[in-house]
Amino acid sequence: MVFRKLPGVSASGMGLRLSQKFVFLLFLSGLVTLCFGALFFLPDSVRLKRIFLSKTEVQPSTVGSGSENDVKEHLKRPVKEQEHSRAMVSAKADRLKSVNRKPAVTQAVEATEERLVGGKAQEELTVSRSESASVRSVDTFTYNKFKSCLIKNPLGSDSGKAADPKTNERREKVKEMMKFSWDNYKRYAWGKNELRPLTKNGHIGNMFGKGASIIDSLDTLYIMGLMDEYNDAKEWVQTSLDLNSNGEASLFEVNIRYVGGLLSAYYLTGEELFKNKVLELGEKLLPAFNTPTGIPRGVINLGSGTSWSWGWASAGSSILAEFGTLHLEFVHLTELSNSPIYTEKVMNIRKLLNKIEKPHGLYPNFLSPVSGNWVQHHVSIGGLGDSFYEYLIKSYLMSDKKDEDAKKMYYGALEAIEANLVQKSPGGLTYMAEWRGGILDHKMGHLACFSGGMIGIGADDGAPEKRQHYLDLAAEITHTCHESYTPTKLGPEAFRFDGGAEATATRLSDRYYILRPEVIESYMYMWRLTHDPKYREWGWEAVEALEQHCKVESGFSGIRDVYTTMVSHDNMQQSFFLSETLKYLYLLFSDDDLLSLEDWVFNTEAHPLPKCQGGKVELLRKNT
Ligand code: DMJ
Repeated sequence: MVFRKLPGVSASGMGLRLSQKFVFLLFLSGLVTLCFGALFFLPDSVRLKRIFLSKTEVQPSTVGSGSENDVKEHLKRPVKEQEHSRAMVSAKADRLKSVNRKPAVTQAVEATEERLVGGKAQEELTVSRSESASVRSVDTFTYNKFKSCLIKNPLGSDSGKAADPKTNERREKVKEMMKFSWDNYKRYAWGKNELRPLTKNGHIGNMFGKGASIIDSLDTLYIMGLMDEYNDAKEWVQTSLDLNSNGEASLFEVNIRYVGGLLSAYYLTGEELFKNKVLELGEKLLPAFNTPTGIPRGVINLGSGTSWSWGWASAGSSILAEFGTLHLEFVHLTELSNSPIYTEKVMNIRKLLNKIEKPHGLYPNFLSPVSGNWVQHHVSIGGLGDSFYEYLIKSYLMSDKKDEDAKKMYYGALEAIEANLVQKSPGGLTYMAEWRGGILDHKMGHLACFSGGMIGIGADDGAPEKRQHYLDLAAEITHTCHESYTPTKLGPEAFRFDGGAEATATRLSDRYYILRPEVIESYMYMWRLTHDPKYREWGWEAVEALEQHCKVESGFSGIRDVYTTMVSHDNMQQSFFLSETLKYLYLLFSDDDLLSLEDWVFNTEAHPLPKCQGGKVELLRKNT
């Protein structure tokens, strides 16, 4: 049989010409693209959309940073779009959010929560978020929801006034010290960072534009009921806090003092002003994370967004205590902004620290933000390392004990510290030495004295057989730090345990005291944990010493040598004196329900941050 060629039809295939085939294919691929694109415009609940898009639109988080533009784009994205990436940022990030605050939580709620935080991943999460309007509203923070989640009134009953008159008198004394410090700051240094009480002027320093003492004092004034002073501070934030100032600012200092101070002020008062300011500020800190590893650099210009490493840090490295002291505040920035980016940034830091090899399980103080490797092997629980460890246990506690990674890292680090750094002096004092590539330096800094309180608050969640041991260790360290407070009853910047020294500064250059809080901070925690009256007595000794040696005509000042009662003042009233030293003293002489440890953790500048995180509470409410 002979086939005749039909006109316009080729002898091959379907009988189409090559050009016709091309046009047909083009049309077909256009149609497919159109249909796929249309999926994006379908409502979330359409099944087809879930099948096709649930996994592909998520950008998994990686160790690394992304460009500045990525950051801006991310912040611009509406919350609904960000839900997917929030879910991927993960189980871990979601675990940080608080649940189970009130006893009435049912099994069913726990099961729902399990689904949110568990490893069932993206698809299931997408289904549960899209199918239930009530679940979708979970992430929205409202102040009232937050308040209703607190177990205790933040100010306690009767503003935390202690029952016995002697303690109450002591508390009043501390309040008077705060008023005196504040009034002099206001009179001579208003709007500057700190007061110079001898020369009666202000000090700027390189932390931030201005007003550090104001932001650092907001919560202290508020809990002490110094309302006129608090209102002046609030008005300054309203009218004069300038977040666009060009100039060097420490990411760490801005975070612990300004972000921490504004967050606490917001959570305590519910004033939207503080929330708006802190969110504006949080956004300005993000460019510091634009490094190859996502480990932020130490210094940032808030006006231009450029960032760089401290000139003194070896080989352009970042400092453990700086990039490791962002977690608490950044989780709250996510909570209030509903943007996952802040939590992503700090989870990325944690991920890197988890992955990297650690000498003897220890975390050295310097890390390269470029290579992600340790730069040298110096380990310290004092300066350069300190608050990194503090933020591990506090992240766990702040998450209402859901952040298992933080817990694991904290107890792992503590084990390594005990094995390598904790020492007993010939005189029987327990201390934490410093470690330089395996060689011990038998010195402890005043800064390291916060660790008594830290080990104390973490004692209860350690392995059952270790709990009493941790509480004993906390008490021993606090005792050692108290021993260093002599003969002025104030302590030196660093003290040693070699050459016959027992908690004594052997170098002239270590003898100064700059109104630091760490020893008093440990007294406060140990008091709350044990109610051993000695901690209140030790705190009172410090009050008397501050009055005797540090009080001058126009404020409080640090001193140059704690070993002589003929004191020489350094002319500086540090902002942490108002934020930490006086707050911890006030809490020491108050009832435990003033800023109860059941509800609050204190950031490293003593700004209280709540364990309650509103969105999840709403989930609980809707399901019970
Ligand atoms: C404070 O700014 C903070 O406590 C920080 O963690 C360490 N140094 C000072 C107080 O000494």
